[in-house]
Amino acid sequence: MVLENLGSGLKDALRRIAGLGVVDKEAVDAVVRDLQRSLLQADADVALVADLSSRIRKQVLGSPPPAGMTLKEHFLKVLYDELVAFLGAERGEVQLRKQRILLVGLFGSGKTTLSGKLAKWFKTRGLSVGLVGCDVHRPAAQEQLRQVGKKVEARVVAEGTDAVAVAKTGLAMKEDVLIFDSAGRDALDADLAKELKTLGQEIKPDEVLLVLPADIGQAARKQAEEFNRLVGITGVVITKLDGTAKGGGALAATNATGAKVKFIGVGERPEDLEAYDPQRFVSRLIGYGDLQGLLEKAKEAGADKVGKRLLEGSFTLDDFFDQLQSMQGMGSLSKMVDMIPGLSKAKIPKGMLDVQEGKMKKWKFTIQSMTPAERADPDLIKASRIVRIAKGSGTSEADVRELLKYYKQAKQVVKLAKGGKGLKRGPLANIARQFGMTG
Ligand SMILES: Nc1nc2c(ncn2[C@@H]2O[C@H](COP(=O)(O)OP(=O)(O)O)[C@@H](O)[C@H]2O)c(=O)[nH]1
Ligand SMILES: [Mg+2]
Repeated sequence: MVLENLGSGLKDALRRIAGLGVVDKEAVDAVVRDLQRSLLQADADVALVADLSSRIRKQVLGSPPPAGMTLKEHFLKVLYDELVAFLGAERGEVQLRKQRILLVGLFGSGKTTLSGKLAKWFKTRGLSVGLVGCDVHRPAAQEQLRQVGKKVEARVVAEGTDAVAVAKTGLAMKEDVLIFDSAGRDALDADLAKELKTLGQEIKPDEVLLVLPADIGQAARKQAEEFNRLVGITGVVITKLDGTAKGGGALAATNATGAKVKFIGVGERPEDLEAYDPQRFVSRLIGYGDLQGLLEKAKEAGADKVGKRLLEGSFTLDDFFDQLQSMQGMGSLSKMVDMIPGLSKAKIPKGMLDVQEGKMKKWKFTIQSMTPAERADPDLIKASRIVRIAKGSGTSEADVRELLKYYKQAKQVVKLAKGGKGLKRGPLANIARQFGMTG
């Protein structure tokens, strides 16, 4: 997986927090040192890492945690937020509309490959795409683009030895999105700068995307600044994130220039492209399930109790509600499932995925109106009890029935996860963790 080393380093830091007896200065320093080591191994810039460290220290030690949060939870949250900011606070977006995109970058950074990836990206979103081969210096380059175009079934214009002339021919294409592949050099020298400027004037691109390979690590910063000064970039694409431990450095360095990373390339195939969303990226890096699980553990020792009881076979309404409540802050379950790679929604009972926040309040009252016996064994709750509970909680009978339905579905998921072999590893492992079933 992408950046595995960085991810496991960060997970270690998080685990350390969860295991802390007291959160004091020494403990915070130890975690921050773990974090620094992981980031520096990922080739992040020393000054940026130092800055990140002092911000985390200051927030965790400098002021008390917000009301309702333990110091540990606060620490975890600060760490998460700061990492997201470190790797790019905002999502880079491209519009889904008619446009011209110019790709720039040095030799071998992955521009031509990206042309195909972007073509596929836009095509699967309903836009037609034309590719224009403005790398005229090597005959093989235009042939490469033609092959790329064939693979993704996009029209290609790539004939001629004058880059501007090829661009002009390309501009006549009627396709929605025109992608202009340009020539690279070993370095951004005066010749390349001039050629890109001229091309830019001719094409008048809506987007100028700088393509940077992840393995350049923190040198990404300098390149992003140089290219930006010379040709004005609207975004960055970091390629080859699948193959290097330095990717964290490249992302952080790019972020430090203020340029937005819009896509990341994670392989050589046309489909190996992802829109870059720092929050999602960090969540995956440290494991969303893990983070949530740790937050839960940090909250109270009682969390373990639920897990144990589930494994013993009981899953009461109280357990159900506890678990729902713990997920609430993380957005809807549906959103969460989206973030867990490899977890298919198909395996989860329909309806379980969209518990509205408003419902949580209602359910809380509803559950409070039940007797302990009913909570422990919801099968007891038949028609007359439903009437009583609805009255007692100020909800409707339909509300009570709905709660019971959700509860039954959740119970199914628990069963499914327990019956499956992969409770610790399989696709349901993360859900199982959410339900406190595994450590
Ligand atoms: N592993 C991996 N390889 C990539 C990625 N993007 C491009 N490449 C490879 O990098 C090499 C150079 O890519 P190319 O598109 O020709 O670079 P260009 O000179 O900038 O046009 C090729 O062998 C590509 O297959 C990526 O995201 N991951
Ligand atoms: Mg090329």
